[in-house]
Amino acid sequence: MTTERSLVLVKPDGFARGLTGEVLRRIEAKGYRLAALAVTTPDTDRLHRHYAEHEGKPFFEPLVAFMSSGPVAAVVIEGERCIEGFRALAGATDPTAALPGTIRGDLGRDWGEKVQKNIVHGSDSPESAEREIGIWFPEL
Ligand code: RTP
Ligand code: MG
Repeated sequence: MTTERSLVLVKPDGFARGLTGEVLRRIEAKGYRLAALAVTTPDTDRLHRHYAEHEGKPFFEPLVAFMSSGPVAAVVIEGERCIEGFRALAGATDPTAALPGTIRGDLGRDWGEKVQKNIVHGSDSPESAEREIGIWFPEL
């Protein structure tokens, strides 16, 4: 079995609500290791690179504005199949539809805003994970 790495973000909504510890607790309780951790307010250049796959979609600019609106916690996690495993911990993109038991299902809701504020980001494939880790932690 190959150990994977994934890039997790506690987004500005989750960070401002003081949910970083709760997200890290769930990651560690699941058995994944924390390999890197940083708090930063990302600039739009970094976010354009991070969300390149969404460029041109109607939610792209509001998403970049939201993500640059305050500090985030950027985390590299490690473990067997942790990319899929963290996506399962996070739950569905829409926090209203996300199942209870997941981070978004337990802690998220619709706030009636343009962008879905859904607390966390997690890489969606090994290729995305390595690309995203390079954007947030170029030294790794
Ligand atoms: P993420 O990348 O943040 O882990 O979330 P995801 O894979 O579940 O969702 P994705 O499709 O990659 O979308 C990235 C983020 O954009 C925001 N979004 N808003 N229609 C909308 O209002 C909408 N669609 C997407 C969400 O914050 C989503 O996590
Ligand atoms: Mg995504």
